[in-house]
Amino acid sequence: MTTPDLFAGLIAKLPDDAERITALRQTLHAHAHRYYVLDEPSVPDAEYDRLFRELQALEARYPELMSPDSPTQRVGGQALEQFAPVRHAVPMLSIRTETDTQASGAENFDARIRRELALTDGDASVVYVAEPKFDGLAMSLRYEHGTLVQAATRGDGETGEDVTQNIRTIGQIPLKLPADAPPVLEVRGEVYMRRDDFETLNERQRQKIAAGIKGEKTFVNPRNAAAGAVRQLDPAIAGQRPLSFFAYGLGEVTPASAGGPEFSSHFDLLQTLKIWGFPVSSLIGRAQGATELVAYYEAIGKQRDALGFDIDGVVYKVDSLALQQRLGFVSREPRWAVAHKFPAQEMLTTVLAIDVQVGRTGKLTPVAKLAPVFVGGVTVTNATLHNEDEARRKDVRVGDTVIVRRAGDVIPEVVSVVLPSIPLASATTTAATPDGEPLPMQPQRGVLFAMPKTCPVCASVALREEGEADYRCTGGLFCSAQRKQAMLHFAQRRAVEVEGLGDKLVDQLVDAGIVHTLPDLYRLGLTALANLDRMADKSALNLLDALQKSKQTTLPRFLFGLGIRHVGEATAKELARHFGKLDAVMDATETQLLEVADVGPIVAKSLRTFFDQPHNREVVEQLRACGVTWPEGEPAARTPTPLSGVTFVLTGTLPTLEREAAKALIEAAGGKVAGSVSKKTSYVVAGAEAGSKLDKALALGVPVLDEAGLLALLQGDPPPPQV
Ligand code: JCF
Repeated sequence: MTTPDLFAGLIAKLPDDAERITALRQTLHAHAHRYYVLDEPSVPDAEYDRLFRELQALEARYPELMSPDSPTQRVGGQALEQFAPVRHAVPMLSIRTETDTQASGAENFDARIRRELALTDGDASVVYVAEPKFDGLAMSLRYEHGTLVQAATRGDGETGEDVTQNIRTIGQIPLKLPADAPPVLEVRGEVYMRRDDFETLNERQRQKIAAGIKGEKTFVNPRNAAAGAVRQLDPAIAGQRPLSFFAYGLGEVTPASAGGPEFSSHFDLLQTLKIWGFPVSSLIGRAQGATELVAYYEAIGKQRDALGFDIDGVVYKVDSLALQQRLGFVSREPRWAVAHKFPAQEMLTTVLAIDVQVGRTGKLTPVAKLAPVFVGGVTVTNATLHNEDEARRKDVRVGDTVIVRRAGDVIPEVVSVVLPSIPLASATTTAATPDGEPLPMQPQRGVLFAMPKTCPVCASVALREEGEADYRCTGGLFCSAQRKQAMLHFAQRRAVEVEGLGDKLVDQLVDAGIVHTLPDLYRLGLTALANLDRMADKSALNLLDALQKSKQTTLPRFLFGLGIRHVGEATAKELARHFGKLDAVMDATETQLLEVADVGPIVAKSLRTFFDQPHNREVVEQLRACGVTWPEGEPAARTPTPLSGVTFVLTGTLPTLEREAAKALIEAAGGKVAGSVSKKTSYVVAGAEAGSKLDKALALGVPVLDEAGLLALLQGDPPPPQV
């Protein structure tokens, strides 16, 4: 049994709610310590929130059991002793969290505001400011006479920690303000780490660990890396951790009566902060009424994974400061603001088994089979462990409780194992047998994962080549798993498209021995098909019809559909354009292949290896003999496309082009889009909130374009001069 399960079981058996309250407090204290003090969270936020809300509900039911040291009585973490305490002149608030991830989450907030303000249906919409909810840590920056004098964490909301030295290392935070800034100004906002900076940092950490440097670790997520950096005792180390900042509010400010600024709306206040030199997110905007709040929630939700940084929801605030004042506070939370969360991207679940899956190219992937869990908006039952080294490094074992992450359309992965230490340590006080013996605390764990030495499907030898992370089944098309994957790849919509040929049907066809190779698909007859289990005549006819339709295809689709290693859709298109005819591709030498845009030595070699195998040529010939056909063309004229050989890196948010659209335009013109900046990068295209990639471009002297510059280049105009 896994630890949290064991703990949950213990709690459920406790005789009464009072003990449940004690147990919850202990667990939450332990988790909070890991989270706030050690910067090493032990459970996903969603799990912490769930326990927290359960405790809140119980305490509401039994007010007599309330205790001032309950985790519910604190806004955030405790101040660390290493840092000097800072008493906030104006408390740093947290905001109420709305966990209803439907539109109703926004509608309820608007309805509550209207009720509090005694507005009726006839009254106008309330104007709000809607912001992304940055996933970092709250910071209060105090300026006196235009100079940054103190930076403090939130701490418990009343007293935080003085982290001024570390915060001064953040380039985005102004150290001096313009002359028109008030004599006292406290700016509040979120310190966070961009995702690309986080990846770079963790890569550096991994190298240090590999080099045997003691005391180094990788970080779980950007927020923890940011929290760790802010509370670094050595500012020199903090300075090497790339942090960013967004401002979203004010603390103490010289009052208007003493010459301070006068704001009437939150939005205007943010504009002024921007003028004074603070980073304010360009994603912040005004919204009228519930409809626009809902639209904002959905729009930001769609962009969530494409942003350069993590957000976990959006924040709505009543825009008018006069109305904010009228609304006031309930138990230290402003009534005029709410945080509307997105579906959690990390959840806890249990590993039921670790399977090994065989991919199209024979790659063996360890996959954790999970107790079903709702994460990132879908129910997840499988999560990849990537490869043997990853599975062993994360030390995932059958029976373990793990954090699963699913972000966007990326395949779910196991982030880490939740080790027994915390919940059990806190459970010991109550978890005892009647005669006082503590219950056994360390349930037996499963065994460390090891990749099988043979393919789990065809029993061929599995090999891991020098310098490769993956084991591969050496069975080739002898391996039914590889054959199945090859068929599914061929039949997918982006390839030759055989509608209705999905994994269930392929399993049936291959397992029944009716189909061995791709061309066998085109030799299927109605009788053989209709004899399959659960196959009605109608479905059999539909499949035959789809197969018939699929015969008319295009060369790029066919080439891609063959499933040659490293030949994706884009490469297939380039090959087709360059050579015009399939035979020309099949017979091209590596040198000739290298002339194709998008084809480097690895791809060229892979193509050559594929077409050098007689059985692959045989498959192609048989497919043609079965009637699979496509229009062939002439080899492309050798005039290079305007951007051929030009490499771009995109960073930040462009004013009109979505990232994918910019990429498509560049590629259509023959250019390439790379993920990171190097000396070989031709241009960096930077938009709003461009991060470390822009810094790197400037450092390396790589020319930087804005969207207009990119569009000009695409038109064939010379690049704009550099400033
Ligand atoms: O982005 C955030 N995490 C965030 C936190 C944004 C805000 O506008 C906030 C906040 C916490 C408190 N506003 C308040 C009043």
